[in-house]
Amino acid sequence: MRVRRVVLHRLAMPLVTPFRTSFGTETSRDVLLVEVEGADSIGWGECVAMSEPLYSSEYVEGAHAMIRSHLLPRLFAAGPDIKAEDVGGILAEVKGHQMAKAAIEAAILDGDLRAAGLSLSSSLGGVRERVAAGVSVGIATSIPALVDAVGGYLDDGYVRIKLKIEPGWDVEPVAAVREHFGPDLSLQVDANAAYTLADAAHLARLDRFGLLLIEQPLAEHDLSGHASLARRLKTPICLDESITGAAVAVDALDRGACSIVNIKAGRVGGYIEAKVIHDLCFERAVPVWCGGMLETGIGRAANVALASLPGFSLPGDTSASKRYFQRDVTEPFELESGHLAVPTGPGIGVAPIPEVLEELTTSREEIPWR
Ligand code: OSB
Ligand code: MG
Repeated sequence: MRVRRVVLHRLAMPLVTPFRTSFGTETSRDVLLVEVEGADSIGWGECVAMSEPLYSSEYVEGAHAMIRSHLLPRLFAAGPDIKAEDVGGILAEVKGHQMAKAAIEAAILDGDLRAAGLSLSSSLGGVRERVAAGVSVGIATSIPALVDAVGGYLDDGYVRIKLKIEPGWDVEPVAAVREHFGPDLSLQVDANAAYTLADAAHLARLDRFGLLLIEQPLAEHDLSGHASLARRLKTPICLDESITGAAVAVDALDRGACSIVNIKAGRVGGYIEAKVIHDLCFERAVPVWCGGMLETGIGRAANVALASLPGFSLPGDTSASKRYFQRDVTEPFELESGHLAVPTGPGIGVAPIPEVLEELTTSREEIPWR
């Protein structure tokens, strides 16, 4: 697209319920939306960085500064006619900062596709009109409270439950949920890197619950530890934090560090890299699923499009808007018998509702193309 101006929007969006993981508790999302204004279209991208650098090294204030001071100037230097496929190459000399890069690429991709009248799902090679929705359930204050929360989500229609775990909140809550809801419940757990290889025997106690997978039990950079752990567990290992790009995905699979991959576009630098990872996993018959980062409707729309690709054979953390927010910034995504509809309009198919955007906005920075 021929870019004229970039607007960086910051929004404050309280979560309907605090979300506790092994790395911290989120009560409100500090959202950064990138709006790219072109001659023929406008594109939107969401930066998925959290307010603090606890999931990964990125955080929203840092991503905002990164976009303003290091990424946009490189795009400006490359000229106003920018295609989404070129963004990765232009920004490659900047090390890391995948979430910041992904937000810009997503906005330009959306703008390109809107100008072309093509949906993101069809441009990525999507094959589904709706995607199965799972839900990620935070660490609760008690086991009865957890069972209650899970029951509520099952009543909503979610087809898969993911329990957040950490040392001291693992075997007992998993046992209680399995016991209460029975063997047919699709159940998985996510440790967000809270364990070490010394916990292998303890984690093997989860094997008897027939979990779909255990997500990121060990540290981000510990591929060899995950490979050792995989040999000691029956439960398949899925990596999230570790998979920061296609090269790491290949390495992790070659080394037996995981047998399932969680794909999050923000973590890997964008939807184009996410598709590369999908394709290489599909080729190897490795199941993938779409992770989430508590996105607004902007990021959610793009995730749902990604999850419509053929290799996404497991339900994603692609939950309905109301699981997160009382009011989403776009038209809300709603559950229809456990699924979300894949948007069919041009680009991501949704946009912020102007009045809602204004109400949620905490700051707005206009950056003319120069
Ligand atoms: O590890 O998958 C994760 C949320 C924020 C950061 C990391 C993770 C998560 C989730 C929730 O599990 C996914 C979602 O519902 O968006
Ligand atoms: Mg995870």
